[in-house]
Amino acid sequence: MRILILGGDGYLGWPTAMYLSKKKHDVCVLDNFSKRQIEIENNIQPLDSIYTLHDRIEHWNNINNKKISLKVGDILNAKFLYKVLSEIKPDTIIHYAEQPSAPYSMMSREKAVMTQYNNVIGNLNLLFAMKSIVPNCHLVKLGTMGEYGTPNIDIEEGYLKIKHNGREDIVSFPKKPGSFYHLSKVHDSHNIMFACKIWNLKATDLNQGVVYGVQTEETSLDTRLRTSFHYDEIFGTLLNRLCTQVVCNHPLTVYGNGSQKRGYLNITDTLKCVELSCLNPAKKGEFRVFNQFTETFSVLELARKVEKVGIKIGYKPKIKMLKNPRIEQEDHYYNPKHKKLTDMGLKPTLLNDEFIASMINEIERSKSYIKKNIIKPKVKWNQ
Ligand code: USQ
Repeated sequence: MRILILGGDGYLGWPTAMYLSKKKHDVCVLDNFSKRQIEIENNIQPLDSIYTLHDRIEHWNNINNKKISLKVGDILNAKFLYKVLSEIKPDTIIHYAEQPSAPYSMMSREKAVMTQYNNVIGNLNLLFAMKSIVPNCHLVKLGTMGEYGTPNIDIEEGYLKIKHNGREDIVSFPKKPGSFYHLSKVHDSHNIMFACKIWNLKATDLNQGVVYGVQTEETSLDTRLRTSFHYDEIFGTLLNRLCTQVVCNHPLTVYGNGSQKRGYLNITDTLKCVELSCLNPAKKGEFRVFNQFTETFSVLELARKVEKVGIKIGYKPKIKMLKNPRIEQEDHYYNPKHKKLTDMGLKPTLLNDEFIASMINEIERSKSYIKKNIIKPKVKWNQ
């Protein structure tokens, strides 16, 4: 299969590229390096300094028969995007090329506008380019569980059957997103759904939960192949942050009372879910939605697990409840369905103490690079 990965330099994009290349697909990655730019502007770095995408690809290609190719450019540049699709003629496009941070989108008007412009217009350019050049290509788009928010009803996978005033219909599941970033993904979903309807495109929206993990099989082959693991307040996701906090003796940062629940998944399961979606494409005109996570936890549950494991391996972690910098429900009902990917064959990698210990050990190797001053949350939702 010819696969084009948009956002191939990122935490998930790069491991996906190697994983699918190893499975003998023809992989081309595209990136504009905007995340590296945001890192520089905000004085944050991933835990390990990450080799350039050019170097990572060169190293991967030296040790593998199947070569990954690279296109450098921005999908906001429609001319560039059309040219890439004409050259590559992909069977599948995996779209990760979006600004991925909720806190970043809440920093200021400029950052909210950047996030929505970058994400929504980039995605819209892609839909128009697919319609013109590769109308049979399958779009696998990374959405987020945060599109749904935390409604007081069960969350279905994408759609809801409703009865209203004696009539019935199936509608897109109501959205209650919690940041301008999550809203950008809602807008994307609506645009893709509409494009599938009017142009007969085929698409899968992967409403992914919070991802954790330092390594995949391929990133651990060589330091030159590592992916960008973040623990700062902008790009670091919860479990990745908590494990890093243990290692540098920083209090475990629980926002509010810690009862807020989310769906979580191991980074290796992200790769498997994306692969399953590629191998079993949506039909022409179909806009398919999968809830991509394997288990739910509250923030406090995760912090307690990390605290317990940290103590077991000789650290002295302490949970600290911070005034919640976000505006989000803390005590809420949460029951999202997540059956479609397991029905397709996903065998979930569930979180256990051994895995948390392995993350802590992995982070320990880079302990001297941890910058404690980028951990504390400074971005407030109501600033
Ligand atoms: N939280 C803490 N302490 C921290 C960091 C976070 O209590 O130090 C809390 C947050 O308030 C939130 C939960 O942990 O309730 C998850 O926060 P997060 O920063 O790990 O995740 P989030 O901002 O929702 O965003 C991340 C990714 C995003 C993806 C999303 C999936 O950055 O790209 O879309 O997870 S989901 O959360 O399901 O929408």
